[in-house]
Amino acid sequence: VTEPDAAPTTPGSPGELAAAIRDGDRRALARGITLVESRRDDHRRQAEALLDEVLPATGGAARIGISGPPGSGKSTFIEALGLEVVDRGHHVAVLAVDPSSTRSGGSILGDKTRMVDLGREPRAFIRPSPSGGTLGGVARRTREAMLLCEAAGFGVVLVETVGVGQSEVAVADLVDLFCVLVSPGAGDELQGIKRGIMELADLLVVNKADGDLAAAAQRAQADYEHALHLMRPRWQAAPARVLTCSALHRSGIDEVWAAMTGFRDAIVASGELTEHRRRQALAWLWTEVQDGLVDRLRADPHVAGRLPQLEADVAEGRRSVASAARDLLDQFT
Ligand SMILES: Nc1nc2c(ncn2[C@@H]2O[C@H](COP(=O)(O)OP(=O)(O)OP(=O)(O)O)[C@@H](O)[C@H]2O)c(=O)[nH]1
Ligand SMILES: [Mg+2]
Repeated sequence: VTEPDAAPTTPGSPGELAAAIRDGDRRALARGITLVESRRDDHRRQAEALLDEVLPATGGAARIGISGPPGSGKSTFIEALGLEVVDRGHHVAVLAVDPSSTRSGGSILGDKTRMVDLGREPRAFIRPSPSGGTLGGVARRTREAMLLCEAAGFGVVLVETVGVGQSEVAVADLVDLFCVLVSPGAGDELQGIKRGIMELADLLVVNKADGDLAAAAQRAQADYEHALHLMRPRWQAAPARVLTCSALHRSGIDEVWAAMTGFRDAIVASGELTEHRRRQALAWLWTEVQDGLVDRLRADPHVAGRLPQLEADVAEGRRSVASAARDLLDQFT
């Protein structure tokens, strides 16, 4: 794969755009991502053609999800990790899944400006997520952006999400390795992260292990290790681990990266990564089919005609949900 650079081109067709992206043209990559983010019907078709074109060049990246409660230091950590990865000669892309439209600042990587050092790196690419839309829509845009980044030669893709709600699950479904970042807190810290999210974690990183918080970070590490011990392992070849670091002082980040690469090597060797990616691809297929079916169903004139009455009947309790749903589906088929 070629190295990304900033060679300017103005490709027109999806094929030309794909070629430019595979050449590592940054502007083409940005345009490709804008295309996959668009909800316009003609853009969707172009995006699909583009994705088909780049597909052979995808799949090579280490896909890493990073989540954690607000304020745990995700942005600071991603910058530190990104710099570590870049230092080792890799190209890193940073993407985000942010379904909430209400966040102040508009988007999760809107604080991109704070990743000043990483933003300056020619080997790094930071793409803020357009906020808003359904979680499914946002996850799809991110997944497709990830594929384009891979085609452009980024060997590491970091996907950030806020540590609230369902977005962690969506990100865990996109990536190879799911990393949860926490900060050492009082004794109630373990409650700060939901059990369901703990279960998704391949790597738990206790951040802010510096200054006054260093001792608390050690205790939190032990607590999390204990908690993880009680959970079902996600992978045969790689048990979940708990590490500490200071993103602010950029210490312990090399160990985190070593754990990430060690984890990946193990699941590549065991064949689990291949199996995992196959399952993800099939899950995505069915997600898209489901979403597409619902869209087509709603757009169908027979369905659209029946919908107001059926919805009213269900809402008022005049009709059971089951028979109303069947009625709608029968309009369609
Ligand atoms: N002491 C210490 N503070 C840190 C560390 N990492 C981040 N912080 C501080 O914690 C605060 C939150 O950091 P962010 O990186 O913005 O955290 P975030 O998880 O991205 O926050 P949201 O985007 O709001 O969810 C900032 O004041 C950081 O300076 C660390 O390693 N040590
Ligand atoms: Mg942040």
